Amino acid sequence: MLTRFVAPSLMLASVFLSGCGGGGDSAEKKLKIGFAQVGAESVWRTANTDSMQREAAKRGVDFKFSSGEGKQENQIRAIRSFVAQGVDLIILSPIVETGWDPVLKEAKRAGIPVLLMDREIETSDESLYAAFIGSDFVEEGRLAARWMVENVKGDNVKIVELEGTPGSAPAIDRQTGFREIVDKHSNFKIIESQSANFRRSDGKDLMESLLKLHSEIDVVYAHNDDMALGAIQAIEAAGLKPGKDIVIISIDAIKEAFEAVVAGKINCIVECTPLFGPLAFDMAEKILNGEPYERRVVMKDKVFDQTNAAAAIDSRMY
Ligand code: GZL
Repeated sequence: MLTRFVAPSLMLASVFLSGCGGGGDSAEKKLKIGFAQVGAESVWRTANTDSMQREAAKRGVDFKFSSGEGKQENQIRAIRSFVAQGVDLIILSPIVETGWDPVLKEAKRAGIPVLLMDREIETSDESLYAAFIGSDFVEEGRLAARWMVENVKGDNVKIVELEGTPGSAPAIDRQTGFREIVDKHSNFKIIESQSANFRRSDGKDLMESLLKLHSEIDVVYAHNDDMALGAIQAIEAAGLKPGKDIVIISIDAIKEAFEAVVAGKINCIVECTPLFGPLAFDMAEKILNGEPYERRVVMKDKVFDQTNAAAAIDSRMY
């Protein structure tokens, strides 16, 4: 769906994201963009931040970066600060889905468009943001489960689920998509589902406790690679072989997870690209220049396992 959103204050001055430096036309104004990032909880997040910062530098954008350090109140404070600074546009990766309407209303009143990147929000007013760019987390959960039901045999397969941040779009949706498929196969049973906050250390700690609680675990489904890699540490410490004694399925497809697949320690990874930089700034330019743009841009995710990971690993960019 093409949408036109022009912040009134920018109707007159055209803004350009490329070639702002040096002998540019005096009408070209250095673009000021605020980015409220979730934090630095995972390798994926770091790669996402890096992609955004590199692209901002390449385009000569006055880029105001704020890490939420895993707290919504920090992101809300950052958005208020961007409004006070009079930025041209705000990019937000919302840590959780709810609680955004009041601060986004303040940005709207200031005529500052908001671009949601990576994660979506629940809102009663869709006009509070101009566009969304990210992956389909429900489909990622389905892809993980489809791989499992096709490749894991047994009449009573016991699954433990390591969930991401409670209330976050990826944790909610990856669980929804996974269960949609599992519920159609009575020989697969989710025996535990707890959060490890997308963090490697939390994934290790949670897996340690689950191994003590359950004498039989056949599959670990982790909402991201960092938690899967932490769980692998716990599984090996318990004298078991990850990828063989316990099947490991996770999402993100960071390089380290590819290496674990090639080493036979992870069985399946579902890609979720963090490399939004170029696309996000292209969308920002269209939004600010009143050009037509897609209001919802969803990335295509691929599945990797021990049949195709080795051939792909050298081309991976994060
Ligand atoms: C997904 C992103 C998730 C990643 C995690 O787009 O929001 O947050 O899967 C990251 O690695 O912490």
